[in-house]
Amino acid sequence: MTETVVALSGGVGGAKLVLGLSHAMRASDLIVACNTGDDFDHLGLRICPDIDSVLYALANLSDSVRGWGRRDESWVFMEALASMGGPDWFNLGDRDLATHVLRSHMLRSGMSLSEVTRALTQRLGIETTVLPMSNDPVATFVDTTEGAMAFQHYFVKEKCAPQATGFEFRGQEAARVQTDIADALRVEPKAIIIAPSNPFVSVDPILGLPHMRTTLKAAKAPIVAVSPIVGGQALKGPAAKMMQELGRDVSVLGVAQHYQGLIDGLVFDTQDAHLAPRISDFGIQPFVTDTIMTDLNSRIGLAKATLSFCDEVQK
Ligand code: FO1
Repeated sequence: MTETVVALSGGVGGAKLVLGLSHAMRASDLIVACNTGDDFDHLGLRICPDIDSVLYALANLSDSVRGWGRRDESWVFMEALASMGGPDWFNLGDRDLATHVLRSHMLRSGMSLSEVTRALTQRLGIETTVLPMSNDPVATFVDTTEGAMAFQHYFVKEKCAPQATGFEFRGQEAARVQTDIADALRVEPKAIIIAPSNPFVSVDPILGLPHMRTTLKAAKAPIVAVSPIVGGQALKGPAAKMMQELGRDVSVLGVAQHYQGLIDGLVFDTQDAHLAPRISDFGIQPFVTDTIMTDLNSRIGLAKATLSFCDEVQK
């Protein structure tokens, strides 16, 4: 067994725990597999929101209020774009824009998304390995009562208003798990952590990649998820609304049900402590702690608690 910890992460919530993990353990032993289902092309730029949420969090550049993009941002580009009638539904800050322009330039030069992400990680002084779940395109579409929508259109343009009836991850069946992630899972990591991201649109694109579930289950390492739902509410984003529209139990139980058969343990908040016996009924070991991450200390605290729980969990 190695000291490696593999974390599967989406955007905002996942990035918070990843930052905590990078402080709670040796950062270079942490490998983050990022969801790329949110990625899309906009104004000729390849936008990778969940990768950037993780990069900015680890580089201490993120805007903790917005949860995406960079802090100390200016919006001159957006003002000029709007004044010329350009699409202003998707906000690109002036500093954030540099990331998208540089990434798009590197991709056009023939680099893979993982090579680009490694280059950005190094330039941002990040020791943790951050990688896309796959170098092959996977595009999340949300099926709604108003038709199928690309994720960013649903999430940003429509502000998650349409009623979700299902999800498609176009290209997933042909996509290959990024090789370094697949290798890390095969050389016996110490733990595999599913970060508190939206199970449907941020984690399922990763879990649904061909051979990913079998690779995860073949690993001897405990698989522990951190619930993104606290007291029946998602801390950020549309997870609770989606669970409700899909007829799922909008609670930690709904999360346990979603991951049943894959995870060995589930970390969830003290507000939901009374659900622990029900979590055990799913064959999942419960771990109750404070999961609200309001600052760096609480991010580190949850990361430490999750890592020590991983040591206790019986595979
Ligand atoms: N989310 C919004 O709600 N509004 C935006 O204008 C917006 C712009 C944006 C630009 C770059 C980026 O990396 C993320 C951005 N996000 C925005 C968040 C994005 O929709 C992510 O997919 C969510 O954080 C969910 O993962």
